[in-house]
Amino acid sequence: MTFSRLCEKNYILFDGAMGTELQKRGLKAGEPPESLNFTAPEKVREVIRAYAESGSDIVTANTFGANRYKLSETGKTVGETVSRALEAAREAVGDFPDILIAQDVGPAGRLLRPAGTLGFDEAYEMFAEQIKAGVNGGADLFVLQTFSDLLELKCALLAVKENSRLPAICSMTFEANGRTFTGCPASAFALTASGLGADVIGVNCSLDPRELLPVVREFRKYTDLPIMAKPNAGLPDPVTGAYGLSAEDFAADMREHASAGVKILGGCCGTSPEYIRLLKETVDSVNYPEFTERKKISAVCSGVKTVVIDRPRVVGERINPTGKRAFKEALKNSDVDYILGRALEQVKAGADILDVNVGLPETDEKAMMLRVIEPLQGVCDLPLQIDGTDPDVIEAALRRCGGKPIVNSVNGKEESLSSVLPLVKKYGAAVIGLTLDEKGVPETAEERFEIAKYILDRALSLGIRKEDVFIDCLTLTVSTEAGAAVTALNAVKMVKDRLGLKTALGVSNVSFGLPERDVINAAFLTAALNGGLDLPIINPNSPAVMGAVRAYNLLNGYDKNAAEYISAYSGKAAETAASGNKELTLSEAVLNGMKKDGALITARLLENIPAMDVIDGHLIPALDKAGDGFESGLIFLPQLILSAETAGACFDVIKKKINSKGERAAPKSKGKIILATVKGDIHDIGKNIVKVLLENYGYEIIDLGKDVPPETAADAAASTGAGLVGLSALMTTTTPAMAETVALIKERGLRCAVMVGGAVLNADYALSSPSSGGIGADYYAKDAKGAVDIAKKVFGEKVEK
Ligand code: B1M
Repeated sequence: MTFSRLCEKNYILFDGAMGTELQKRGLKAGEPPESLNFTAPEKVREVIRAYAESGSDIVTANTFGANRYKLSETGKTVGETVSRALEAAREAVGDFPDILIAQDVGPAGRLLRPAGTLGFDEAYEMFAEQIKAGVNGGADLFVLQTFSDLLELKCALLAVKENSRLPAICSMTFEANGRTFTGCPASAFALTASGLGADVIGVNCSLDPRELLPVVREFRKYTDLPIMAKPNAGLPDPVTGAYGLSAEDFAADMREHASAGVKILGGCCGTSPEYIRLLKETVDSVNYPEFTERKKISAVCSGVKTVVIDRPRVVGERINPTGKRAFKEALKNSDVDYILGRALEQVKAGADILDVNVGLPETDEKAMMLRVIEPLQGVCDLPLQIDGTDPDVIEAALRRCGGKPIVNSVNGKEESLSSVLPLVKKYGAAVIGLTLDEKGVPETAEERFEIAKYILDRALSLGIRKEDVFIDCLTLTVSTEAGAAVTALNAVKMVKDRLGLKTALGVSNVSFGLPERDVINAAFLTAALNGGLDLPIINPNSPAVMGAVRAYNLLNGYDKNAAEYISAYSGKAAETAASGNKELTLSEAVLNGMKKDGALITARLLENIPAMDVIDGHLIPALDKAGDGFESGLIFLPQLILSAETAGACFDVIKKKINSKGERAAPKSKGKIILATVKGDIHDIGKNIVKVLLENYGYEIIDLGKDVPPETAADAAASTGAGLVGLSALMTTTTPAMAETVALIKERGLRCAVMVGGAVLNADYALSSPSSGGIGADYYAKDAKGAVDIAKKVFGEKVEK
């Protein structure tokens, strides 16, 4: 049986959970499931065999975490683990010749840069090692599942495509808000994975069948690929560990997936062979809908945002050194923060997509592109347009774009067509075709149209979809060529009307060499939009030019209730627009994850403001804003991490200042204090601030770090004889650990006071006894200065008012 033959069936039955089934058979908490391939292969075989007997068409080998990082503690190599797992699977289904064996490939277990520390190339090598092991071990296909980060998924899928010819099912894990925990929406996943050549896209884990149905429906709008759904059996009971949905309920709820045309059905955590048996019974009675091709749309995306080109979308042109001295300097000095600043300006001004051009003759364009592309995706959520002519540079950028970008550009010259279009196809990008060829830029609209048509034909012949080809009919300068604007406008109209393609146009060239360029640009832009321009490539910081786009959208019914227009020009937004050129604030630097800028601004602030005021008046409010954005779903974990790292960089500057100046002299230790963030909690910025201030006031600090178990804190208090133990907690879920730590210290009768702090506490809660639902601490400090006052009290010093 081959996968494509299997796809001829109405539906394909996958298996259910492996992890929870192995736990039932004795897998210990914390033990890597893959170790059972060696220590208890009969248990692995038993699970797989049970799925085969339940009717699964595809079973999964026990390889989810078989990567070099996760296996390090097992002492086994990737090659031997994958090979043993596939062998076990083959033995288990030996007498079911039509069952296919999928190699399960899970995420690396470490976050990719910029949110984490894992580099793209390193991650690629890791996945490639797994894939090669699967090919050698005889896997029939790969299932890349439980991914949250679209860039990581892309990396894994590239590893499959570049190291095997086997089919790949790609599946991500969504939360109730319809996004993965790194913020990836269903649309971005569907667009990106389809473009990269996935054979199936799907959703697994986290939620139950009903909760995942909207995600599956959303996929359908963006892809014609077969879809897989492997939901959880509800949520586990925190006490018994039992999952909420019975096999009957699970199967009944999966009926809706089948009715929606989901091709591959299975289960994830909490499901068992019985679930799969009942699922088969249920789905067998469903009348599978006929496959109907969806309406084609043009759309691009970043890892967290999809932009559908169903109305004019502004492409910001400002990340480009042409004619900009400061930008050229920034490129020469590898000043990435300068470039990020230009990106943020355009985001603020209303761009929908950002063009990225970092080519300068005397610099290494590829190295610079690689330096910029990662942090750029960390600070801004817009899809990118990779602007360059060197295929090497374009490919380097395409690999690292966590979404579906646009390539700007290909043109009608053979050299360009044959080098750029294959990259567009391979990486599933969209492309802008410039209407010029070996003979240059044609003078007439008809000739430009002919080149557009040729570019389209060449793209289609490689399998690039028509809706991913955008044509730029080229704006020449009216000051040197009187008819330049009219020719471009006519060509735009012809391409739009006759080829039905989306169009792009670099607008500002039209006014080159003339005064008051924005007057001309805005008028030309309005005419082009009326003629069918979809992607104006413009300077979004220009009020006149952006005004033309906004007015066009309003007048043509794209801006419902004039909401966008009003929000751009009334009150707060008008202020924002006017402050476009103002200097970056510390809050903006923290919110946008700009470490270098954050550190510089902090240093500047420290020249005029005391350190504690920079912390209380700037740094904490900025982090509060980040926290609010995170809570309300406006930013996602990777951005929160970047904000925290930036705050850390700012704090390092403050720390240096405090230590060098010394707000108080610190001749010798005034007392020993233990500090810790409690178990389960990794928030330590606040605790570190408390530490620096206490040290500065002359106390000796024993810092136990973060995620500190109660026993460790109590042991340290006992062994060091510290007079004060300071505990920090930031989450409602970790205050019980704080109460436990206090209780343990009291229980052991240690002669030390306990002080607690952290934004989740208040004095009442912190000081009231555990029997009345409190923490039972001796002292509560609202902030770092409060902690110093408490230390003074505890160690018998006078407290200043
Ligand atoms: Co997270 N986080 N975070 N986070 N994070 C919060 C706390 C949250 C309120 C955000 C939100 O949703 N609004 C929320 C908790 C919700 C709740 O339970 N009520 C939250 C969440 C949910 C999470 C995760 C679960 C997210 C996820 O993974 N889905 C995850 C948790 C991981 C874990 O701990 N197991 C997580 C992760 C992270 C980052 C790693 C990205 C990062 C932390 C990096 C780090 O600390 N190294 C982070 C950050 C930065 C925040 C926010 C935005 C900022 C916290 C901070 O540093 N504030 C935060 C939202 C917010 O607080 N507005 C949020 C600045 C700091 C100086 O203030 O710590 O209060 P604070 O310290 C003050 C005082 O409270 C006092 O003095 C300090 C100086 O004045 N103080 C003490 C503190 N400790 C003291 C001890 C003392 C005395 C005084 O004596 C010993």
